[in-house]
Amino acid sequence: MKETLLDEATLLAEFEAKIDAEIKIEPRDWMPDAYRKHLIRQISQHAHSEVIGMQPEGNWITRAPSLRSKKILLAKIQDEGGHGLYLYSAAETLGVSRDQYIQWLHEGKAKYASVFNYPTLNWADIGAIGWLVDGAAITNQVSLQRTSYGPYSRAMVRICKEESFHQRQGYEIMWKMMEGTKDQQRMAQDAINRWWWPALMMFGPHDSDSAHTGNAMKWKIKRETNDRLREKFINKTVPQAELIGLKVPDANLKVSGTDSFGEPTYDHSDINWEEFWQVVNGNGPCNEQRLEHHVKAHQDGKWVRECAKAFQNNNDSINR
Ligand code: BYC
Repeated sequence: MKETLLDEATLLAEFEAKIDAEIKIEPRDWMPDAYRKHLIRQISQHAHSEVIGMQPEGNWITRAPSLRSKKILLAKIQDEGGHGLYLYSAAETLGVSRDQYIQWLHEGKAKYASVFNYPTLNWADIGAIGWLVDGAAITNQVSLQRTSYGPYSRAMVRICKEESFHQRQGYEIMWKMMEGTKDQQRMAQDAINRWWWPALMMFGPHDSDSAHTGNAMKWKIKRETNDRLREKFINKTVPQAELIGLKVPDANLKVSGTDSFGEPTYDHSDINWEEFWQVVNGNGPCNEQRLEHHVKAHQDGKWVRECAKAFQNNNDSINR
């Protein structure tokens, strides 16, 4: 009722006052159209990333080197599916159905993190994904816990708890390989060589080239910019690599100073942006394969969704 009585300028002022006061925006609250659209895009793309991200790791479930590592990998991949569900649910509160989100993904209208368009060639890649890809994701998601939209923020709190276990799982794999044979050490180094740059790309374009960062920061959807988060990740991860004897594949990497905690900060090379945009725009090594697999899995699961709906309709009519 309130919405129809107040004019747009008053509603906007109320919305902005809430943002300034760090009060979360909830699904039934009035919000500017552009804020809603921004969230629809970002949260759904985040959800797609979680679900598509299950594919590169799923490739290694049947070839995990021990029962322990198989169980851990299975649990991790299942967690990623759960993260997708929290995020689709958060995105649905914005008034768009999950079917619509999936359709946009299948039509190529929605994106997902570029990093999942690279192949997992051997077991060390599973270590590199957990350590670097989940490590990059947590850096971003810890910050997103303070995002201004309530359902997105609450999903992030839960997701971060699980992601920190994922990051340790990956680091443990790398650490064990570095304590192993020369061949295992070579595999671990080869994996960081291939995953370092795609992990840095996860943070998106430089702030100066990022179309959405301005509004995202103004509305507190993002709490830190792409470049700031990328620097945090580099500062945190380089010492972890050095501790276990891995070399970060960047000839220009060197300590530039220290942060406010006395920890080192680094100068480094720039990302190959040509490669980044090629992968984002559908031309990476596995883009086609990832999407085809998702479309097929969605079609194969049609009967399950129909049964679930029929069961629910049946229950509803019994309870009526
Ligand atoms: N990949 O203006 P910008 C996980 C697009 S999964 C692809 O900076 P924004 C895991 C961007 O969408 C968790 N596209 O955009 C799962 C935009 O295109 P549109 C992954 C990218 O939104 C399984 C355009 O470039 N985390 O943890 O302000 C196993 C301009 O960019 C990328 C998330 O999804 C990219 N890397 O900032 C293991 C985090 N970068 O939409 C692990 C949530 C940019 O105009 N998302 N683009 O067509 C975000 O925080 C932000 O959306 C981004 C981009 C930082 C990614």
